[in-house]
Formats: sequence, C-alpha cells, structure tokens
Amino acid sequence: MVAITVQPGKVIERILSLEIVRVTERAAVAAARLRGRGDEMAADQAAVDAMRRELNNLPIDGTVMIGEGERDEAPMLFIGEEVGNKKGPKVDIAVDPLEGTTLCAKNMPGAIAVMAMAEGGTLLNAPDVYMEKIAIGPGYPDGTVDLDAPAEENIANLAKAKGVRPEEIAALVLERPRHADLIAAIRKTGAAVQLITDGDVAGVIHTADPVATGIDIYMGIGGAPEGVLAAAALRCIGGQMQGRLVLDTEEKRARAAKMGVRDPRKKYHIKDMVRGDCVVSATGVTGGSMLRGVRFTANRIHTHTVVMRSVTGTVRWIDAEHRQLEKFHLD
Ligand code: VTB
Repeated sequence: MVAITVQPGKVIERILSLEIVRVTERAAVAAARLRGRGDEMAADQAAVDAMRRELNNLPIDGTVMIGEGERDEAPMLFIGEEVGNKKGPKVDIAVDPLEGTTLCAKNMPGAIAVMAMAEGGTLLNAPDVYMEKIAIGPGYPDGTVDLDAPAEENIANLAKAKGVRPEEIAALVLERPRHADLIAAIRKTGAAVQLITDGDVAGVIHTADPVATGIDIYMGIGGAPEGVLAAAALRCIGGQMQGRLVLDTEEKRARAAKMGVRDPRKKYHIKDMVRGDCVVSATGVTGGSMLRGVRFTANRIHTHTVVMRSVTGTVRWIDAEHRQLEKFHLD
C-alpha cells in the first residue's frame, strides 16, 4: 500500500476538505427528499440528522460554534456541542444544514446545505440574532464600501472602483419590510436591486463572482450565524465583508456578552469573524444560480458542491454521481 503523507498542520486543508464535502452532500440529499412538501421542519430535521451523523464520523475533535441554536433550544448541533470522533485536530465548526428551509419547503431556487471548519478557537461565536451586513467581491481597494456609509455612497464608490456607472451595479437584498429604506436608497442611485426571499449565505457568496452571478454587492440585515458562514466563504474566495450584530435589547446584549461579545457595537471584518484558516463546503438542495439541486434517478443520486480552502484560495466544484445509495440512509 502506498502511504500518503500529509504535513502536520495541513490536515484540515488537505484531508478534511474532501471529507466536509461528504457532510454537506448527505445533508443536501436528506433535505432534497423533502423538497416542495411544504414542511420546513421535516426538511430541516432531515438535514440536521444527516449532517450530524456524518460529522461524527470525521477524524476531528470539533466544537460547534455556529449551529442550530443555543443549547436550550436545539437538541442537535447546538452551539458548544462536540462533534467528530476526536481522533484528529481541534476544529471549530459552523453549520447550516439547510440554509433556506422555506425555499426547500416550496421547492424554490437557492436552498443549500453549508458548513465551515476552521482551526480551533478561531470562529466568532455569534449569538442567533440579526447582523447588518455588507459584502463585495475580490479585486477592489480596501474600504471601497463601509457598513457605516450611506447606501448611496457605497454604490457610488463601488461603481467608481469597478469602472462603471451606478446603473451598471446590481445589489442583492433580502426582501423584508425592514429593508424598504435601503432598497429605495439603492434604487435612487440608479443601481438595480435583486431581491431574494431567503438564503443570504449564498447571497453574499454571489458577490465573489459578479460576471457569473450578475451581483456586485450584498447589503442588509440577515442572521448573524449566516453572516459568519458567509465570512468564512469570502475568506476563502476573496472579497470584503463587514458585519455588526443587532443587539437592540438588554436580553440580546446579555446573551451576546455571555458568548464573549465585549463590544456590542463592534464592526466585524472577515478576519474578526474567521480568525484562522478554514474550509467551506456548500451543496445545492434546490437548483440555484450558483449550485444545481440534488437530482434523483432510478439508481443514482447527483449532487453539486463547491468546496473552498482559505490557505490556497482553491475553489473546487464537485459534480458527484453517487451509486452506492445506502450511505444516504434513505428509507
Ligand atoms: C436570512 C436568510 C435565511 O433568515 O439570514 C434570514 O439567509 C434572516 O431572518 O435563509 P428573517 O427571515 O427573520 O429576516 C433566513 O431567511 C432563514 O434562516
């Protein structure tokens, strides 16, 4: 047998970058079986079960930093849960087994299974609150956009940096009443607003490849856990992102403080949310503009995954045809 030697310290990036593909593939397949059934909870539960089962097979000593919720509200993959078989490196885990549960329940585009794995102690332990976010792709000077600048200014600066008119910029925004003013402000500049109903992890990732996706900037308020996952992806593929937790009640500030958030108004950059090297994997559940959804045929299951490594910036697109279907534990 030929021995494969992997340099110590490179295990996360080399071996585990393929292993985490399996984890999101399994979660995506489990959720995809329940696409379009109108049952968000069942689809989410199926993805959570599958993801947890696979995570526990990995040769890691992992701790969930971003999960299904805080310990008292989530029976599985709760924040602080230890995962893996402990025979490997200490890693931080961020998961969203089914990002876009509503998209999956309605069989609408854009639902994904996503996870990130980073060196132990390097992921922001974000509470399940909202986060203000702004993100653009790679290749722009630092500070081209800023969370604290008016939307008009951000669009103008981005257009200038890109060398186009504001009319040629497209912004992606979650369609929520809270974004009415933001949407109006963006449109006033002449830029286009593309609305999504859910799924802002993928939304942020869209900015990394404007030529393919048509999206230049992501703006608005979404979940903080989704913010950390998106930051991990941008740390791998490049781009700029800033986020700030929305801690608008005493209760939320206390919850955040308990999780180690000292400054409730802190503006987080990518390196504050993901301080170490990481790998990120996302598999399509329903078809979308980035990933194809799971496809079932008589004796095959097809999945489409993107896996990225921060150390090298390598982005792999994995089109898998699965023939041994028992591994999915489908009835
Ligand atoms: C976003 C989106 C998610 O939650 O983070 C959003 O990416 C924010 O919460 O897919 P609201 O729905 O309360 O606006 C989701 O839509 C669901 O987790």
